[in-house]
Amino acid sequence: MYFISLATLSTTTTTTTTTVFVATITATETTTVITTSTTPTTAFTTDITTSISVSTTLSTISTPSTATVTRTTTTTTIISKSNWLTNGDGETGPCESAGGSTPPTGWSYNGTITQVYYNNTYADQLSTNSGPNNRGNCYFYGGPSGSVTSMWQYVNMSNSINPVLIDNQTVYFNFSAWLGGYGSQTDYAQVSLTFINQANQQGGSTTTLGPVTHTQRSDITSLLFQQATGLVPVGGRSLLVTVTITRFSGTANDGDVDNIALYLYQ
Ligand SMILES: [Ca+2]
Ligand SMILES: [Ca+2]
Repeated sequence: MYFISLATLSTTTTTTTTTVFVATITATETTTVITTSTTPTTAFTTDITTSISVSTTLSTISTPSTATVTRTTTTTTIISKSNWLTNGDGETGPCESAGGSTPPTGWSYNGTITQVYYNNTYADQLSTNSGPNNRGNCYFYGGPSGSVTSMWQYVNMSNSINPVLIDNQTVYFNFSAWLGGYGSQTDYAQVSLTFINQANQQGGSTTTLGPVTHTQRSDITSLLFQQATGLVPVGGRSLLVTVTITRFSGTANDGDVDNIALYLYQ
């Protein structure tokens, strides 16, 4: 399954409003004619006084004029179409070929969880058992001991995906794995996906694949495909994938996993 996402988005519109002030200049000219006859014998004397007063009024017009400037910014993000997980298929690094415990490459881990070869008779799966066609040479196995063993890895999304695309709820995930176990034993494996926000807190709910029970496997040693899809939650900036394998039968921990994959797409 392939997901190709070429995202073009993120349009920003900026509106700038300018208020225009208008200066009103009022000029008033006043002419006063004064007529006097203080001396009857003298001819009329006419005094003319002219005054000009100028007043300036600064006022805001009732409806301000507006100027709108629109800027458009286009951001292009290419979301990787590859599996976002490191060594989800157990094909990177050494694999256990005997009865020991070889830790998974590229994962943090706890306990005896083991990256092991198919057809290793100390472990569970044969390359002829039901499972993925592209299973490669190795898979993950709970290990020779330990009631609960686990491995996990964190993936940062914000370095590769514009957070705006996530927060606009345009980014989806497709999460899958092949899970199973050994014969009629009830040991099983689960794989979970949790998104984490900028405050380093869980965002949204955890998605869990499995367990695949011995009943679902019809008590046959095999791996079954499990898948979930959903929306990357608002605020998601990184994610955590955890594999947990639990023993209920015998001494070996016989839950098995291969081809753990996480794809992100629009
Ligand atoms: Ca594999
Ligand atoms: Ca067991």
